[in-house]
Amino acid sequence: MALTNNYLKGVYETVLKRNPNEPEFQQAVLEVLESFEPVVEQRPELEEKGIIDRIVEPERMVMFRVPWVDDNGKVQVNRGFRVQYNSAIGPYKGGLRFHPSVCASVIKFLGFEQCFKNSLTGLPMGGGKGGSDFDPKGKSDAEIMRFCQSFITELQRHIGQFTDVPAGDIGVGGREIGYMYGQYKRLNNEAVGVLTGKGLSFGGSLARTEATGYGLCYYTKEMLAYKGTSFEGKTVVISGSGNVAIYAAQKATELGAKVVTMSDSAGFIYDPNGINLDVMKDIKEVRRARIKEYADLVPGSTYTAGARPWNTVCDIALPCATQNELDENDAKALIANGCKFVAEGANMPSTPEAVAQFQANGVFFGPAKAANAGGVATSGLEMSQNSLRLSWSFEEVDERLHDIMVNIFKCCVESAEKYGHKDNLVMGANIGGFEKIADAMLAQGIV
Ligand code: NDP
Ligand code: 2IT
Repeated sequence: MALTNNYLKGVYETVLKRNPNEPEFQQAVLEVLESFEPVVEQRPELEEKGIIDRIVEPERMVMFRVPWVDDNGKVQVNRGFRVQYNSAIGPYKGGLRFHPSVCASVIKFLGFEQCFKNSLTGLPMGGGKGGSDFDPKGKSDAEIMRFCQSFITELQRHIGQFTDVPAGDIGVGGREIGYMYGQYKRLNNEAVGVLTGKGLSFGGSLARTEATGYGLCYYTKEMLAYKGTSFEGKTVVISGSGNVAIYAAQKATELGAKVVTMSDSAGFIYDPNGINLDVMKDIKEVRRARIKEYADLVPGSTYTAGARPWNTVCDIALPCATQNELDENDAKALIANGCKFVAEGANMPSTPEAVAQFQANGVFFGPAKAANAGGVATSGLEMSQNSLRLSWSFEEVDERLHDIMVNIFKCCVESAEKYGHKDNLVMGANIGGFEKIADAMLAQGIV
């Protein structure tokens, strides 16, 4: 699909000119602008008030030096980022990613998508994202701590419980949030909910660890129900073996499906008997080892180096690793292997060509902004509990998460239908997330 509306075309040309050499960011913006075509045609005030011109431009972005000393006494320097994208509906909110591929383009694409995702949750959270090109792989625990302390020593001046509330993403989990929270508290002399994904003993929420993966399955459950079916007896292919992938595998299994693959950046494992999650968690969460070990430990499973899991017979695919991990050929392979449902746990894992393949071939496709919103939604619930100075039970948080995912699915279906694109969940998610932000921006004047 190409842009036809002149206003949107002009906005996109400016984005290309202002953000050259940023392919991920350009990709994320184009997909969203394509969805807005019917909306700007029906709502002329969006152009009159420059809403789209403003929504594509981050309110603020900081980039900073992160110096630290490794275990050999050598000085290392990384680059840190935080984009504070849009605060129309609440404080900036979004994760921190530590991965060597992190750059301005990646942080901006993630921050841009986060605005719409956060809006879809129904909670008052604006969009932000940050991170560093630091590579946590092979680093000692002491090195991770020193890096986190240095990173937050700079970032702390830009964030706050009512300003900007970071959380985890790739390479940032409970351990890293703990080190950053400790240093933030030391510098500010304040124990406040400035980060989410905290440990349970210092303000973390039950079910935040599970939330993105569980939420992804709750959303997928709604997609399946909408088409008159369920997880029961289905074969599921998952990529990744991090936080999102593990808890997606756990919930899909609980709901009666068989998960037959998981992966890391080096290769994937196939287990025809269904992934043994105790073994997987021990490898990934406890020992922080490579997924290859799974095949040595579980009889009947195999490891394929240097490949992704998409060429596997399945009913449902849940990409949960990283952006652009599923391309047009992968989509064709999934379709040929019988896949009928795809829901994105990672952010922007499917290329635009892959999404086009799914939509043209009757695969019901659930986009990341909607399908993986359970993580940030539960971060929002962690913020609520911190403000209340209360901790809800696992069941209470999980039930709220479930309700939020059901509502997001409904919002996607209704928003797509309202603008004449029935069952297009990409349009539904983009429009549904957008309209609330646009209304807030209209009410707040030109700021
Ligand atoms: P983790 O760091 O826990 O796990 C990341 C997983 O993805 C690992 O298995 C990793 O393999 C794999 N991976 C990372 N980069 C690549 C790459 N370039 N190529 C192939 N595999 C890769 O991160 P999360 O599980 O938290 O995040 C996964 C995805 O979900 C990301 O897109 C993230 O933005 C998104 N997400 C996360 C949320 C959260 O709450 N954590 C919420 C919503 C979305 P390896 O170990 O080999 O690098
Ligand atoms: O992409 C995402 O939504 C996240 N990494 C979670 C962000 C958050 O603030 O919990």
